[in-house]
Amino acid sequence: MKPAILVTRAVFPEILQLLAQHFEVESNQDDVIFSPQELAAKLQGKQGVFTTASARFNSDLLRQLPELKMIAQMAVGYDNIDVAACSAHAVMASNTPDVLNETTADFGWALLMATARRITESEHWLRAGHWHKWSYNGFLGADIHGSTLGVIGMGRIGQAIARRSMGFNMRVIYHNRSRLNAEQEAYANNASYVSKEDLLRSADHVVLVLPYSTASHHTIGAAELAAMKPTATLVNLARGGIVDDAALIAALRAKTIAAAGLDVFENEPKFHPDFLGLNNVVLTPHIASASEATRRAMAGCAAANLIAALSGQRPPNLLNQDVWKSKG
Ligand code: 8YV
Repeated sequence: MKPAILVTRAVFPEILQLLAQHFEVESNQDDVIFSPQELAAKLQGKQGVFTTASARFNSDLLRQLPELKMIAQMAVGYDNIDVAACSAHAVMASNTPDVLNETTADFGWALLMATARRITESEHWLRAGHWHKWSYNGFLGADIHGSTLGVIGMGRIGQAIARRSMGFNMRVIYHNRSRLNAEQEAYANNASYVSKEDLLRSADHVVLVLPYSTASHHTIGAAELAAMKPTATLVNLARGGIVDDAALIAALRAKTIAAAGLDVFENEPKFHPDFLGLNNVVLTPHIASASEATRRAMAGCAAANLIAALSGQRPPNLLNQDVWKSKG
């Protein structure tokens, strides 16, 4: 008999077809977001789950699921999965690294440029019928070329963002849990490792690409915003919760910094309503990885991890190697 799996959210039909070759699949093409109770009920008797970041996997849930062996997540970030709890329950977990690096880096630049050069703000103004004459000081923004880019979280996506800055003749500074090696720094446009304080003080544009954890909660709060240049832009591509959104709203209102570009929010898809009243913020609905090719690649990667795990092979992107070792 084929192992049984749940697909927690709607996904590309060809991925469901692929999964159906290997598993008894319960899918959710209506795209209902399950409550923790519904998720526990749906996962009874399932050996695997194909999920996105919208479902939370913690010990409360896992202790109700003795048959579950594998959680395959279609995302690189996995702060919704308690990996230690998975190991404690002998459940494997995987994510989808690398396949989204370049697409997410492209989007980081789109958001940075739209923010610094006030693209969405000026478009809204034009659409509202306000454009009657050109003016010397209409929508003045900050230059990208020749400026200093500060990247907080210099992993694979951060490096891809930094590399793109070569074409804009920028200086790159970064802060990370650990310093990159010389080859990685050279790849990332000769990025210089600095303290968070130095980065905030010196960067013209700050891009956040670090993973969310209790340690990175509110990496950017009121004090950090106050340390930034009044002309600076802040871009968050990582996760809500890395920025204190209430402090950011206060800073954008007071013009402590010039502008922010946000693809992620605390408590998304709900977000602080005061963002809507601000002109100096560009808001997008968590779409940094959303190119056609990349979302298909992410789904394919998650499916490959699930198929490997439930056929006795090591999943290529296994997050908790300890579970694998204890099997062998
Ligand atoms: C996902 C993301 O699309 O990969 C990540 O960590 O943030 C996005 O690429 C999103 O999390 C849905 O799972």
